[in-house]
Amino acid sequence: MATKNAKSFDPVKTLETIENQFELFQVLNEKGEIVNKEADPNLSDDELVELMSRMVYTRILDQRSISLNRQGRLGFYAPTAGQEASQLASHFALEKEDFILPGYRDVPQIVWHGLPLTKAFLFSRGHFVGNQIPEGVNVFPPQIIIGAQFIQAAGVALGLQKRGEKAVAVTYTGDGGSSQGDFYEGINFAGAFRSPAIFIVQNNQFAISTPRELQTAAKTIAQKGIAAGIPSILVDGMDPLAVYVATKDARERAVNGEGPTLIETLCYRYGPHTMAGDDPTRYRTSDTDSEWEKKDPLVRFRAYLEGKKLWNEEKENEVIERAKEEIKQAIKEADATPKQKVSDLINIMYDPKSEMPFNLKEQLDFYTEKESK
Ligand SMILES: Cc1ncc(C[n+]2csc(CCOP(=O)(O)OP(=O)(O)O)c2C)c(N)n1
Ligand SMILES: [Mg+2]
Repeated sequence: MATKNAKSFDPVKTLETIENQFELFQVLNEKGEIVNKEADPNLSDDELVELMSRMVYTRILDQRSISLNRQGRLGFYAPTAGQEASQLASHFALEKEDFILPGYRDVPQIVWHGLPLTKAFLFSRGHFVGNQIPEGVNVFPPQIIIGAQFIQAAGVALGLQKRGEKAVAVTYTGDGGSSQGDFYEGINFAGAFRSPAIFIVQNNQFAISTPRELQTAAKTIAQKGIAAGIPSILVDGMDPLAVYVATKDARERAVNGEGPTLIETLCYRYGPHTMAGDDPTRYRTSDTDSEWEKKDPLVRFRAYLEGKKLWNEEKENEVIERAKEEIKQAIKEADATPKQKVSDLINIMYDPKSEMPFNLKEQLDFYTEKESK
């Protein structure tokens, strides 16, 4: 340090002190052993089995979605394998009345929150019916604009707060998303109002092909919450129990009027960024892939549950078969949904009672006529 009064003025040390505070929070290690007994959420046997079932189901949903996409039967799809603990264990800590504001990779959470699978497939196909959310299902359509959902979540959280509801707004983005202006605005706004929001950053190491190290100079993404004055935590995102506890704790504080939390879940996506031509072998090595596969959330949770005699191959196969059957039904229903028409797009944008601009009316008449042939 060049200055003389180094002891009383050391911004470098301040930064280092803050950054070094962020240790990885883990409850279940890679072998499926509890390493942090104090933090064990002590879920009931039924809850443990339910969480495992959801993760297995979602892994199958991912595999089937990839294959349906390759057959040309789905449109936009962002693979989820590797992120099951980050996605489903955080969701497991929520209640039905909570609102979820997902990014494009967060389809599993909104499906488990009540969005029919058929609608998730229609969303993938770009069909507007996929974004028509049933009454009572508190989810937003997946956001494609990186980070935008952080501002929307701050708004939803403020709304819940003003209505005095005991519910939270939970939103998800990625490591890349934490570089967006919307990310900072969202966490700052919720911090300033002490609104009941939970901001989850799934740090899967890459924003398409851009590695985490080039994304930000910050040592952790969790520390970004400190600047907004909100409690923040760095969690092992491959550990379902750690993710669950961190989210449960954040939810409790939020509904008790203690404001928002930022959770960084350290994880990995095994597949490509999306199915639109991304080739991960161009920016990742197979060594890194296999290093992360050893941390797999399903592998460690399976070992943990088998140790408790709560899980076996038969149970797993039951879930796999159920998933395959339900996916088959849902895609059938999606196929049976009438194709969207240009006239639909115009009609759903306008309240039928309001006056439509003449040029749109002209187009509506043109397409209605054309589509009737
Ligand atoms: C505002 C905006 N800029 C750029 C893009 C293009 N884009 C789509 S995904 C992506 C990377 C996002 O990475 P990350 O936030 O880490 O999420 P991940 O895909 O890894 O889950 C980018 C840059 C976009 N959709 N929106
Ligand atoms: Mg990422």
